[in-house]
Amino acid sequence: MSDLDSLVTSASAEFGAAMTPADLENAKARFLGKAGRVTDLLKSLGALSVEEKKARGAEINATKQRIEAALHLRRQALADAELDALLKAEALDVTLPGRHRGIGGLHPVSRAMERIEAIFGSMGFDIADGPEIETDWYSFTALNNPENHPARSMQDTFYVDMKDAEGRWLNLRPHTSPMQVRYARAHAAKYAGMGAMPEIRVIAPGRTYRVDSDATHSPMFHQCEGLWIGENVSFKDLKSVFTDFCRRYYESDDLELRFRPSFFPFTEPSAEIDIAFASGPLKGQWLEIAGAGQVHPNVIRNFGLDPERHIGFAFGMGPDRLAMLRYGVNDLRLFFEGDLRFLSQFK
Ligand code: 2U9
Repeated sequence: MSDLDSLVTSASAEFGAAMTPADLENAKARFLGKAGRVTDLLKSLGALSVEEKKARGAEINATKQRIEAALHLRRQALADAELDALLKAEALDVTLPGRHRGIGGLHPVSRAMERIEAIFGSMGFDIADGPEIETDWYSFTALNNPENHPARSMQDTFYVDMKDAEGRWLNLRPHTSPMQVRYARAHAAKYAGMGAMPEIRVIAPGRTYRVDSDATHSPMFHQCEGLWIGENVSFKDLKSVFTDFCRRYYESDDLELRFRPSFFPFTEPSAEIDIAFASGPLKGQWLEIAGAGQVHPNVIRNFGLDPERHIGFAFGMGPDRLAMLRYGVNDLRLFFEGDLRFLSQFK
């Protein structure tokens, strides 16, 4: 093979080894550039006679054209490969079925809230609503919380940079009790001076806010509290109402409740309520699900009622926790991160 043939062979090999247009340009420069090997050959013509120069020059030009043809082929091959890759990446198979929008579903906590409202609704409980940004009086004072109670601290309660009529900072309600105070005060005012007042039977479901965040606490969570006030509503009514609620909510009569003595400023006596399933994965484990008690006389007074005449019970539970138990969810934060991989399980 002549030196010119081997030059074409090595040029073709280096062009073939170039995997990008930039590599190919570098390889081209090594052969056809100012300092390229073909250019060096043309420079060597100067030392030849006129006859030799004519023949050798024609051979070198033919070689240069063969190298340029190889360069053009490789350029085209790289361009084709790039287009193929682009077409493959952007391939649209129009025969595929359309991306359907899919069907949504209720959030598991919304389902829990609706179940709770339906069950207590069937027992004659009304459903209260009210502001999530509350005054100090409705969130704490009306509920017999002393001025220095730790629940009022900024370690526990979120405050808003606005003051109420008494010059106290507004807060994000730490429980749904304020809605019950508002409901009871409006009810008592409506029937004031009319002799017998219809019983107050209300639940207050909604969002609540506390300074807390871990696997079982979230800064925004949900509560549902209940209140039954009349002239003869006692702790035994609480036990029967709440036992009936739990058995219907968990769709099991094989479920026991226990009431453990406790303390809350707004109820006396107070109790924590635990449930235990007689079968299933949680069999025999006592699970705390609510708190309750007879409403404190001071709170009855803050309704505008006489505690010597009106008495009753209140309870509070966390629908988030009920939903965690019902669906076997072990991290509360999963409910509020908006991850459709988690939420779509509840469609
Ligand atoms: C009024 C008077 C009394 C509501 C009550 C509890 C006990 C209680 C917790 C359960 C889980 C809050 O969400 S939770 O962390 N609640 O333990 N709540 S008695 O008592 C009231 C409410 C309103 C006017």
